[in-house]
Amino acid sequence: MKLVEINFDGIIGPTHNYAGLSVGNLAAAAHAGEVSFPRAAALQGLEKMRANVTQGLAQGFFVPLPRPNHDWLDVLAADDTTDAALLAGAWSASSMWTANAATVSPAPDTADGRCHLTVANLVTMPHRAHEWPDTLAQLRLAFAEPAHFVVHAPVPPCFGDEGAANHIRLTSGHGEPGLEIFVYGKPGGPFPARQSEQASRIVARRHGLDPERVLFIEQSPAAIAAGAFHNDVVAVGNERALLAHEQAFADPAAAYATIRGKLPEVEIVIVPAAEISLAEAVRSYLFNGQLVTLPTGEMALIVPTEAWGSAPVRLWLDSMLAGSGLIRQVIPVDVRQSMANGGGPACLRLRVVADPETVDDRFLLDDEKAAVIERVITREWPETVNPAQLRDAELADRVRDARLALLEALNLNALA
Ligand code: SUG
Repeated sequence: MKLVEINFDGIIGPTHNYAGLSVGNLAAAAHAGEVSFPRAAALQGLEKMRANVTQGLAQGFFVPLPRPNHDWLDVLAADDTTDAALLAGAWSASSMWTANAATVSPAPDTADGRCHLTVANLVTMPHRAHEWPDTLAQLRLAFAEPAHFVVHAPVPPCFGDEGAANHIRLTSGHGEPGLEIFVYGKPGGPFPARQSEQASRIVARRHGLDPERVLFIEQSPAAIAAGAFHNDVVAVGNERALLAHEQAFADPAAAYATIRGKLPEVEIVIVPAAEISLAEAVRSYLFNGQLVTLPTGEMALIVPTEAWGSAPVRLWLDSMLAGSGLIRQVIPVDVRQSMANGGGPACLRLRVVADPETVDDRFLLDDEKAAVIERVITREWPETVNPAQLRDAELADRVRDARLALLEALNLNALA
């Protein structure tokens, strides 16, 4: 069995919009009320996936969830008097950020030798709290083979869980046992701490992780206050590389010492605040790059064009590349539509280390499927959505049909 890292990107849905629903997500707040471009957004996401396939990386995808979510509107007893933000939440395309779909512990890390996934409850933000039932259905379809996968229901809603965005797996090689690092936040700052420590501990126990190879690390309150609503906005890991902002963790010295003690071969690259401030890290999303190992064995960091275009970030990247560290390439990608809602390249993907043969083939991307997806997006996705339209019955019909056309084209009617 050949275990590889498969990146499952969320196809950006036809209701992609800027309703400004995420408190503490500075990009989303800054673009609140603007007109969005769902078709362009989805094509940008697709190009990112295609580029990864061209690099020789294993690439999967998840389809958008049904939006507007009528079940959710029913639960809310929504009517004409209902708060506009609650209504808009039923339309959110936020499931595109699949780093928040689940936490994944690959087979080499777990007691029963299967890959465990726990769907994230996303309870902190109302517009995301209704994602999990449909995400769970999709995960159970994609990872249906019980000999290889266990897909768990969410942790109880009293503990906020935002999935892989607050989880870093370090290892000498994807198919080897890993050190799983769960990063949680403590409440009390100006913005919500979305990942609770207890949620992380529940996930680790459920997944049957070896306590010797698990760490629970507190995210720095300063990072959350600066807009790092998920830890993947200030740190990213891949195999034995960890790239983190100096102010990512509450007690960085202790965190790095413990990580080094457990994984001596780790290479930790710390970006000093004097070179890239927390504010610039959050603005540019440097750390939300996708850090990947190319088939050549070299590591590449796939960064948003916003990071590439930032003077201090570029200076730092150039000096990193001139050195002899593990990251040998930087690849800029244009995911501006997603970025304007606070979702960078790493937010758009869920990493699953598995043998692709054990995954439902319908969720794996190749050139042919990419062409099919592109055709449906181009034909069916609205060109623009104005947040004021998020009550419009005609738009509701149109986006429902757009999604159904995609499911039909991908033979995924089971998710209709
Ligand atoms: O949960 N934005 C998402 C962005 C998620 C990014 N994911 C990771 N960092 N892994 C969020 O804040 C904005 C939607 C709106 O405001 O309409 C939004 O939900």
